[in-house]
Amino acid sequence: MRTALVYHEEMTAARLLWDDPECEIERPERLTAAVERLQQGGLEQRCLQLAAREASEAELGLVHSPEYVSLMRGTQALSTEELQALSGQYDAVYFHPSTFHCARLAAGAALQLVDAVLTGTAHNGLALVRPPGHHSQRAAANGFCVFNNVAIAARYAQKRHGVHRILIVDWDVHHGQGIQYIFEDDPSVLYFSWHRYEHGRFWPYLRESDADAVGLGPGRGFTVNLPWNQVGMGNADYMAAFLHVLLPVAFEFDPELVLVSAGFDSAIGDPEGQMQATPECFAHLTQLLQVLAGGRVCAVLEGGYHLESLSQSVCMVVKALLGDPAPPLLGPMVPQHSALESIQSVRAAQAPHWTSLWQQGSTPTLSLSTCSPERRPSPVSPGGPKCKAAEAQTSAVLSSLLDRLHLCATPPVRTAIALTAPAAAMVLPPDILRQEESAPREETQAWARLHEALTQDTAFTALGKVLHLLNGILDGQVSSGIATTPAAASTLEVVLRQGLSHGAQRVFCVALGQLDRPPDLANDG
Ligand code: Q9C
Ligand code: ZN
Repeated sequence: MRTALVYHEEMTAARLLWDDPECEIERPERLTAAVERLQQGGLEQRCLQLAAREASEAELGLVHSPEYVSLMRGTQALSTEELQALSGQYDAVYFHPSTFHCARLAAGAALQLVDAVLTGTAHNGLALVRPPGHHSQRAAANGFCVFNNVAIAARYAQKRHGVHRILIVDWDVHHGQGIQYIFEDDPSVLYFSWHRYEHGRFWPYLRESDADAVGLGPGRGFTVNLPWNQVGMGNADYMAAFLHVLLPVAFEFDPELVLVSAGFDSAIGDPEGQMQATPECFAHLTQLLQVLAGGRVCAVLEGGYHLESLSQSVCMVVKALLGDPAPPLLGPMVPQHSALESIQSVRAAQAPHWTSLWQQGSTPTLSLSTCSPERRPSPVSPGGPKCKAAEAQTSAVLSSLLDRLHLCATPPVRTAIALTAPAAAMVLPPDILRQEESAPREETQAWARLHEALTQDTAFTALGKVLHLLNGILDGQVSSGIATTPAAASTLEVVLRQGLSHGAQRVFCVALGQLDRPPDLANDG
């Protein structure tokens, strides 16, 4: 079982032949830079390398109209002037004589990846393609996209491999409205997209990109839109979106295949996205998706226009697909206020459709309806009276959201260390809290009665420190802790019992070093 990497150098042939500032960012170097970086990192060689094939016209017909496919076929023979004129018929598109060939390779690469993963040749994989696909529609090119590579791959997986439920995760910074339109009434394909939205003032300026667009008819609840209303979203915001929106819904949906519209214009440095997430974040996002569909994750490149950020992010995804551990995310990991607003608005819109989004003690009737374009008169005067009222409601809702999501306004990620003997030479990282206190003597004595080993002097002292640490975690003062103790198994058992008595449902314990015996929780079942 391996990671497939699908690519063909001929997809670098298409390029802009005239002046167009909007389109010039979609250039051949996007692919060459990414591939070179994979080679330099020794990652390409670790993959099962597959040469992309062209999608057949029948395969393109799974999504596109015959007339549109014919029109695209015809572009191969057009002059530059004619190509430019046809490009002008669409929004943010350019054609080149090689576009049809490249676009068929791009769709074909996605199909090959799906074949490799669904036949068991590969465990997961990435297709490096251009042109991208997620803006393309049944009979329209749009936003640099000609054929909808991921949508075609989804229909192909269903028709050719009998897959029932497919999750499409679109982490490109633009809304893949093409994918949304193609599957909006189809409950067999769950489409999740986050996107720069800015209350409707960012391209493609669509009302249907907002959180309240949830799908149509039988497809209601199978379109999940998470609009970002500010630029600058970072690692904490993306992780919160996955943890509090995508993953609950995705687990409930239980897909058999995950397709990723893997655009990297959502990464730091990209001129389109203006976001802050670092390349490492994409390793974590990929890792989180691998818990779904038995790890059958097929990522297909969409956007990404900052060559350095794009190449690094592509490497991070491939490393995660290969099973390498994800590098730690740096920084305080606190989601922004605006990100929490967006997360809450999509949770509210989707709650009627997903029990995993229901929250204890609240009914899913909240709608933040963050000021929509219609209700906002103009970009210069955003705060009408209705918006002020909405904002007041929003902050009340947000503080309760913060409580319920256990997200604190102050950074909660903090580790404490408790040492039984002073270790003067030990150098701790600056953000680690050196705990000097112990739990009250009576509390420690009460727990120590469980085991004779804990009544001994050094073990008793250690237990007091461990209990104090645990109280700090239960109070939310620190998120984790480390302690030295001579009676490891007995202490661990106390920690487990204390955790369970505080309502912990699942307790994970990591013991470093040796346990004299496993902790005895037999009486608790
Ligand atoms: N500054 C993809 O990323 N131009 N397409 C937007 C706003 C079109 C993006 C202009 C962007 C198309 C696949
Ligand atoms: Zn994009």
